[in-house]
This record gives sequence, structure tokens and C-alpha cells, in this order.
Amino acid sequence: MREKTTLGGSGQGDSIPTQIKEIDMNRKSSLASALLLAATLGTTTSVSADCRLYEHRDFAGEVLFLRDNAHVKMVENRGEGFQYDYRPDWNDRISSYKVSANCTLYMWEHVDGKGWKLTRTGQLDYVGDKRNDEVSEALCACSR
Ligand SMILES: [Ca+2]
Repeated sequence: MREKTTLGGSGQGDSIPTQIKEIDMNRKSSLASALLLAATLGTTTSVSADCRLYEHRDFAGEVLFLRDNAHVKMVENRGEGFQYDYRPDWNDRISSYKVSANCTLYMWEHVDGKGWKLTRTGQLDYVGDKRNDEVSEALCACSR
């Protein structure tokens, strides 16, 4: 009698699914909260920690996004290390930029930090005739 109750106990049978259901509900709820938090943080991060370089003035044309500490050399890949991105397709094209509040954008006329260098924050709808379509290297440095 006792063994039968233990093995086939209907009380236990009922309580297990209820527990699972509760755990599942809690998990869904916390997962939803985590996703919401991640989405909020993700949005904040992507909006506030990057530099955007635009092909044309007035933030028009194609956009090159430089995430935090992205260092782009606008030449073919020379295999100098993981810290550099190579974007030859962007050489001598940049005409305007937007830099998020906690970042600083460095731009050079030529690769390897040669030629003139600009250190900029904020945004500018046109880099000016002298700088237009001349940038060949850029670094976006952001504080955390
Ligand atoms: Ca341009």
C-alpha cells in the first residue's frame, strides 16, 4: 500500500507539472525583462558610442559606422593586426560626420597618420573644401 502510494502518487503527479509551469512562467518573465534591458542598453550603446562618416555633405549618401575604438585605414588590407579595419572603398570620400557625445573622431589625410590630422567632436554637415573627399584614415575613440 505504501509503496503503491509513493510510486503512483497522484498528489506528486499533480504538483510536478504545477511547479514546472511556475518555473517556466518565471523564466519567461525574467527573460522578457532581460531582453528589454538588453534592448535598452543596446540602443543606448549603439546611439551613443560611435562615429558616423558620411559620403556627402549634410549627412547624406552612404554611411561608414565606426564603433568604439574602430580604426579604419582606407586602403587594401595590409594585415597589420586586428586593431585595424581596411576600407579602400571609403578612401577620399568623406564629406560630413557625426560623433556621439562620449567619443572623439580623429581623421587623417593619408594612411599611417600622415598628412593633416583633425580631432573632432560633435557633428559637422560639411568638412570644408580643403578637407572634402580627402580623409584616408579615421579613428573613433570613446570613453566608457
Ligand atoms: Ca564625398
